[in-house]
Amino acid sequence: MFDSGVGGLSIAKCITEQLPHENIIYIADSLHAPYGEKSVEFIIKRVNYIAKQLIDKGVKAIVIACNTATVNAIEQLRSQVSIPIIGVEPAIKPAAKQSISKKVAILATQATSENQRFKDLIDLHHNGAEVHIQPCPGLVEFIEQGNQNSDDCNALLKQYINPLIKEGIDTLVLGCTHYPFVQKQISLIAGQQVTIIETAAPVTVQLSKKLVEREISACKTQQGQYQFFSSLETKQQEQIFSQLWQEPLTLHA
Ligand code: DGN
Repeated sequence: MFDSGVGGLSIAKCITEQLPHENIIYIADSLHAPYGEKSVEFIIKRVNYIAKQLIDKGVKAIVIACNTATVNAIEQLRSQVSIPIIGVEPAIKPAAKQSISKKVAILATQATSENQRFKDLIDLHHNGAEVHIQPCPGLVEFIEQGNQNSDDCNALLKQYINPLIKEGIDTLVLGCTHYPFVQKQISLIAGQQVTIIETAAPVTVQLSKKLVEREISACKTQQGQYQFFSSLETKQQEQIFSQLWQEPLTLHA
């Protein structure tokens, strides 16, 4: 699996809990994060490069643990490879379904917010709800640098979330895999009346389904092994990984 950076660890954690027998190779493209403000061509180039690295390591399926990379590059990747490719998309369908005020919001990166596939997804699943798309430039950077608990990060979150609360939203979708790492702060700002929806659980279910369908699930007697790689292999990067993973880990280049 891979992400532009550390965000996909929120998905990886859920996979280790639900599918503990599977081995995971995680690649963070932190040297090029954030993808949110990059061109579609650039994102496609990086996705193909990283997918090739994973395939060369012998993976049996790839999870694109990044909304931005999924909406911009999953189709073209699927057309090139035969192993299952599982993407992450903002959970607009369950959000629209459960919203009582019929007002929901999606926090996402700039690149996801502007993407046509993402807009089509909203058109398809809004279920009559008013959908507010809130791009959040700058937020991924705080998390990538391990500064998600800072006052500045909190101030940025308030700037993005307070207007949505004034609009009367009761459901908030985390449309970027980095954002679960600031979920506590988001909950405090949004208040208890707002339900927060993220995508780790549905992605894990989807992955499990694909592995079963293709009869490539890991043997239930083995304990999964995890390897972490980053295009930015520094001590600080390793510390941020360990902090978010909630246990010390070794980062490879
Ligand atoms: N974590 C990624 C996502 O889900 O969109 C990308 C964040 C980024 O690189 N801007």
